[in-house]
Amino acid sequence: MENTNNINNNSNENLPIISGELDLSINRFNANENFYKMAFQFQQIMMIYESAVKQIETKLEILNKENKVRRQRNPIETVKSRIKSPDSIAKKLEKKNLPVTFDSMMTNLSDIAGVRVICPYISDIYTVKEMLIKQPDITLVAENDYIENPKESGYRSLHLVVEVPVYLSKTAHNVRVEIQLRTIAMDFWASLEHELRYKTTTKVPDSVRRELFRAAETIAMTDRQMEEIAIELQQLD
Ligand code: 0O2
Repeated sequence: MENTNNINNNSNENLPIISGELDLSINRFNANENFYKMAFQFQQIMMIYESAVKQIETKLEILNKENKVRRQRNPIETVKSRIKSPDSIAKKLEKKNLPVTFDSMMTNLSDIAGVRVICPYISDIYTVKEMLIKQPDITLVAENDYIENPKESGYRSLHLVVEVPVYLSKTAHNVRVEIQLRTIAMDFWASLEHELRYKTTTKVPDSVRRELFRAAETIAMTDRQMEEIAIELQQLD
């Protein structure tokens, strides 16, 4: 990960990482391996990632409810989650010249489990982050602040990679989940830009890139204005 601040304050040291307890050395291109065994292993791994996503979603839901009761306002507008598709996982590993194996995907990819948190205001993003990472079973592994340091495209969001423990009947695993936090306005831009540009193979002309960048700047300004208005109104109460 570029520009990543690696943070290593692992509070769950006694749990093996997800790959620790599973036999995952089978290569997807090895035709001699039993298809069903591989399918079962993949299902098992994905179940663990899905459980990790569920844990994060529940934590966010509880925090939102508590804040609503306490402050009469939700710091979270929407939560969207996804598990990366097998095809996307394989493509990403191939793009990075990494082996396309179960072991490799679990070691090298931090975004197999992804949660996107959409907040009304920029300050809510950092409030949600603090509330989440101070929980003792959450370990912050990496952080990329693309709000403080927007990407060249104009993309803004706060990216966190956290580890969360998943307890099964016989084993427990620390599972990495990528959490993207952004405002409604940032999400509006990123969703449309993603469709228009991010996943296309054709080269986007520089003039279009510049227009997209300008749109991102306008949106960032609007975000700041809305936050200032909200603060002004709060002070009237
Ligand atoms: P999807 O379908 O959204 O998951 P890597 O994660 O290894 O590719 P890096 O640099 O560590 O590389 O990741 P980065 O850039 O911190 O985060 C990647 C994800 O951020 C992307 O996921 C997008 O969701 C989002 N993102 C990053 N840059 C942009 C951008 O310019 N525009 C938009 N719309 N989204 C961006 P994926 O894997 O591309 O796909």
